Amino acid sequence: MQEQYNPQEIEPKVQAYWESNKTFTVTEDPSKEKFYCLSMFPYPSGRLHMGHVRNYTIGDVISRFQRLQGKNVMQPIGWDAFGLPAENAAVKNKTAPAPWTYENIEYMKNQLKLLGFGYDWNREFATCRPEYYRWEQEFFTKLYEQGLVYKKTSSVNWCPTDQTVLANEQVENGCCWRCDTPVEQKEIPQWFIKITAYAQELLDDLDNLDGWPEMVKTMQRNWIGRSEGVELQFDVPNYGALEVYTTRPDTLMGVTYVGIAAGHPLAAIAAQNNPAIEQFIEECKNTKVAEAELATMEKKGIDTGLKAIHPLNGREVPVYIANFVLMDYGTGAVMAVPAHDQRDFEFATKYGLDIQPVIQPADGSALDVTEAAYTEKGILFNSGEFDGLDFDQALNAIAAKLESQGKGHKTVNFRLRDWGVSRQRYWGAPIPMVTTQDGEVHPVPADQLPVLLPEDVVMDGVTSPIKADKTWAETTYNGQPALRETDTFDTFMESSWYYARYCSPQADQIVDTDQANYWLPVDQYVGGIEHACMHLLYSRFFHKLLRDAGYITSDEPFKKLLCQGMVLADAFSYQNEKGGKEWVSPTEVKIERDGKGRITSAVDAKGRQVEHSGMVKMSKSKNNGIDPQEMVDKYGADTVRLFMMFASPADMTLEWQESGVEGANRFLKRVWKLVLEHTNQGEAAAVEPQSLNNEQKALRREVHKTIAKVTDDVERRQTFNTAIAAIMELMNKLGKAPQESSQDRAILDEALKAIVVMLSPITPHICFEMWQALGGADLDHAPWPTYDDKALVEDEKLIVLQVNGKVRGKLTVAADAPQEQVEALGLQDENVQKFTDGLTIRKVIYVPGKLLSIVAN
Ligand code: ANZ
Repeated sequence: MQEQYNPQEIEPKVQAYWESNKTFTVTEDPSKEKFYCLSMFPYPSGRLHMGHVRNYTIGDVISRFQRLQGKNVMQPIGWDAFGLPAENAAVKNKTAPAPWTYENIEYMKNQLKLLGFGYDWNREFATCRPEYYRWEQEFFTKLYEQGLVYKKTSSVNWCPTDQTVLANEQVENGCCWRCDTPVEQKEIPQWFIKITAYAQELLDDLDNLDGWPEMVKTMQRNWIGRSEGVELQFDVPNYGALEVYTTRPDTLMGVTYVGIAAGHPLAAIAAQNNPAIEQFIEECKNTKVAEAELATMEKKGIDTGLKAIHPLNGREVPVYIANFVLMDYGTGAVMAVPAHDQRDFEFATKYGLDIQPVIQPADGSALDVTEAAYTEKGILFNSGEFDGLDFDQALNAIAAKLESQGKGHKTVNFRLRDWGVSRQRYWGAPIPMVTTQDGEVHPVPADQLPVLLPEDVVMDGVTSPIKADKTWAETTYNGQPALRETDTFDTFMESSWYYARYCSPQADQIVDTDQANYWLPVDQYVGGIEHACMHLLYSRFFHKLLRDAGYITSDEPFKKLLCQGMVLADAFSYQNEKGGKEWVSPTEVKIERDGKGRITSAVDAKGRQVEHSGMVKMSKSKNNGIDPQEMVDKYGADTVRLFMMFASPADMTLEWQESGVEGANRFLKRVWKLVLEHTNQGEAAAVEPQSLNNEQKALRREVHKTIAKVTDDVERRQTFNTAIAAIMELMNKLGKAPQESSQDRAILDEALKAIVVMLSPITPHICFEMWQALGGADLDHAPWPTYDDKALVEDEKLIVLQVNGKVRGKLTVAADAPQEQVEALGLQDENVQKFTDGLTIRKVIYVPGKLLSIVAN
């Protein structure tokens, strides 16, 4: 060992060792328990950011820990390489998306290696390579043949700037999530995959995912949005049956109008001779709302002049086109009950429509629908034969009545829509479909796959090169001229099955069944909470598709899920001449703090006073990103990894503080120094438990207690920060322990070996070096330390003595001393006697092994 801890020298050396020993290369080994640990793969944006580093450090720590448990651990990595940013960067830098992407991959790959992540690089792939996406294309054609894929003209969110369709979730406050342009509506033919066919199973199987955070499961349940209700018909004279869907059939007698979506066929009929209606429909088209906004948006509508006949009481109610009714949910029409639905209430108030209450509070309190709807479930009134029924009774009675008259039936609805996978962008996998001249659509035959995306293109920033080049689409199908689909897949397609491809990255089918069944499901998945819905739901869907196609046997892809918290940093700004905020990097700000750690002054490099906005998510917009590369260069990868794991629990936000990084670095230097001093003394003897004195026994107990705690913290609780804290505490004790006898050294030797193994998942390079110095071999596969139950047994206990609630002394007794003996010894204690002198002992309470409390007066 060198005198000084020098990460710049150790880290490359250890990384080279791993590479030449193929430490992290694995194959299937049925004799060993497998562990598949996966962190969400990165988009090759250019450089790693701290969010990546945190994600990958957590995954690497878990992988290394599991390897030390003797498991056959696979930890792969690759690149989620298709997507919009590459196109935008290509336009900006006058290059093409492919070379930009490949360059970024090279750079980031090197960064990952410098951080010491133990990946099986043999399994690496980039999703933009035809070796990858051809299997996705082939699978898509199979799904098409099974009827799970269809083409439909539908209204989509259209961003006029990016020239692309946006998913609902990519629309934020009516604007594009990337460029903030107001989103328009456009009707175009799109490809869809029938995820709704799996809605019920996707919902039910959430119950089996014990290893997932509750929050993520709740988000998915809401996203799937199963509701039970009734579909029923209102007759519209001269039109026919108008179907509505309701989850509140109990309110049926309170219907005062019917609302239809602007896209409903009945709306088009009403518009035929009515320009006002036609104009209103047109208006609605361009202001599509996300579902979340339905409640808060301004309610607007127009009377169609048509009447609908109530199915039970025969009354006529008006039919309105209403902007809050969605075309693609339920039947696109609602029975409006303003007394009991807030949207209907606001609409009725605005247009002077009747409000007819039919539900009373179940607790007998007064009903008031003058200001707002009463939306709770309650007891029916004003409802004829159904008066007095509660919600469940009314649901059954009304559904039965409607059913007997052929006017309705119970049904289940899902909020989840089929997955629209068409994108009008270039940098994605071409959708493998062709259209022949007769207008027929066909999947590209397997022997003609992949449909290659040309990489050598010129981007104009608006039109996809494969759309601009008309010849690209020209092909033949069964000898007839045909045109290729020029849309590409949503990039969520690639990320939905990459975890499965890692099991057999070279297979000449989508996955090799045996290999996939050995490794799957993923035992631990680590990634950001932002993927709680789409990515994690699509992957679960894809897994079931792969299962039903006979490739794999498991039902779910990810057994355990850990969502890491965000990385935050201080944000500082000043006002520029125009009154706008300019953000200054925290690395350029000098701060002073008061005794409580509050910032009292912050000055930037130019001497300007800057304002502190607290700790916020690291982002370009706040200029508060810290480049991991700089930190690794300055402190070494181990320090950065240690800080990341120590500063907060993995699932909570992490506050980046360079003082904390320095602290982590100092700790590593302390461990280094202790190992150095210890090993310089030569070899240590083995611990002889019988010959230890009390102090030695107590110290050894701390060592074994720490092993027990760290093991539990890392494995079961996944609280890596508390595990590190326990090791730090033990280090302090070891630093103060005497080093005189050979058994003193033996205990230290045992402790240091345990510490080095336990720290090695977190700080693998320094531990590699220290392990060698301690005489160990192959740290990456060393056994995890086990604790000795016997060492945990305490022979003696320290009992606190209290008189009338005040601590008056301490007493050492045998750990198994009976209560009477402790009481007797306690009462004889000199100090206790002093404070009870002349008083009567009223009560003695003994908390075994801890406290003797004496009440006297
Ligand atoms: C009458 C009623 C009375 C309703 C009442 C609610 C409360 P969930 O629970 O999300 O499934 N609805 C039905 N189709 C709709 C559409 N296409 N666009 C907008 N709203 C629609 O929502 C079901 C409820 O949302 C349905 O129950 C319907 O309003 C409305 F006191 O029917 B309800």
